[in-house]
Amino acid sequence: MQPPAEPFKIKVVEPVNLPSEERRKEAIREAGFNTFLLLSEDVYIDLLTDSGTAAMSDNQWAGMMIGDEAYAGSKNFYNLEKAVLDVLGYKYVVPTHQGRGAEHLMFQHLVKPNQIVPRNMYFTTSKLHVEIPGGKMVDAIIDEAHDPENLHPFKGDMDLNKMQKYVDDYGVEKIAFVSVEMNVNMAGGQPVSMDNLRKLREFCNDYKLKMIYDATRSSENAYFIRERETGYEDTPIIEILREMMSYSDGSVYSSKKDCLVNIGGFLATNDKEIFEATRNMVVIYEGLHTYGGMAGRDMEAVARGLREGTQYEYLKYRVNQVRYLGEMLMEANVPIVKPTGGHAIFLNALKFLPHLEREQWPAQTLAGAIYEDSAVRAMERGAVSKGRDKETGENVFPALELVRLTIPRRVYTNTHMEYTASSIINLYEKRNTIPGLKMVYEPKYLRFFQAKFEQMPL
Ligand code: PM9
Repeated sequence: MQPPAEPFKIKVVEPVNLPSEERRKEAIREAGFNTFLLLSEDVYIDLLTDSGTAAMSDNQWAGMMIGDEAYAGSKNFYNLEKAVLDVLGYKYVVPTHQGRGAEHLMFQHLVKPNQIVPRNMYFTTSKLHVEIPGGKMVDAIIDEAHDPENLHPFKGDMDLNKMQKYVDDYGVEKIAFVSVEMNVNMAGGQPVSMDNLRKLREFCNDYKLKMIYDATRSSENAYFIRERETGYEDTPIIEILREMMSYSDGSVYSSKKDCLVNIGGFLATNDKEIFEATRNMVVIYEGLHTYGGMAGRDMEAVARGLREGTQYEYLKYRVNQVRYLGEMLMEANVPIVKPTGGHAIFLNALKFLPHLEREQWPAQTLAGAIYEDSAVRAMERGAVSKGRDKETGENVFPALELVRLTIPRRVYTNTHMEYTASSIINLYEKRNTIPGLKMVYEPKYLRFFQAKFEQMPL
């Protein structure tokens, strides 16, 4: 495919440095083969995450200058509230410092000990915030999502048969709520269809279950609905978003992704009871309910970014830049999750490094090897991220053992994508020479952020 043309021009640039081969070798060892522990100045192209890494627009920067830093009643909060109502259709908003702040409030309010939360796969921070109040996240995504080769257009869909089984096996009172993630991150950035959301709403109505979204990447999900679902070909993104949200009882949202900002989050709902409970909790953990841990200027940037991030031409370029990288890799037969998702390309580490055992952490190994080859920073999304079973304490080895090449929004050029592809293709050709790792330090919570590894003999 042709590289997608950018619907913007560049006004400010930031120099980046390509460290020498010797420094790269040293840096990844100093970081214990954990790309989270690399210094950013040792990274040439940073594809660790799309979270908080976007380039803001001139309109957003202008908004930062009208930050109202009043402790209470900042006008930027009301601009945010209005943007959430216009774009997502929720009238109540509780601001938080970032997405996990919103998860903390929402899940602590909704989850009681020994309850389960079915979800389309899992996300690391979301799973932990269900576990902290004593709950357990259980998987209800369609089987196709666990198969990297399957080309299902909506691999983020929930499986209603699995949902029925959870109701039958546990009883409805044991289900705290139903959690639905948009553009499922751990499945490869795979969207949920409108049809599935509609059917799930009917199911939840039958059992009087609340349906709460992780709407973090909902604008990118809406783009896929427009691209792939019959009847939405000409529907404005904002209308698709409002219909999606209309089936929910509320959402948690990390603004650091589709809102094109560097920090921020919120939860939003039309349910007065959820709103009142979480608005009261926000003052304990985040800050007053009209700033929730964000500066006024940051709320203004979120408000403007939420609207900007729904522009069709922007989303088309965004999704196609990810696709461009994916197609270059597929042409060279590099194993990736298909179809390509919204925010990242996911390498299938089990197929890339078939000579390694699961206990040698193939995805962690591959992320380290990519850095050493080219100073491109990627992220492990496999067994290290999944962690241990809450009850048995054993490592869990998920079907997907992936390395995520996450594309920050509006930051890198298509030439950067070409550089990345050529490094990975080069590495794929010499994949048999890559030794595995052993974990030598494991923190208790969210171990992928801080764990350390050493190389094992080949
Ligand atoms: N996602 C990501 O890189 C950032 C940190 S975790 C490695 O993908 C979802 C679907 C997310 C997410 C963060 C959060 C938490 C919630 N849900 O990072 O706290 O992808 O703003 O959001 C990351 P915050």
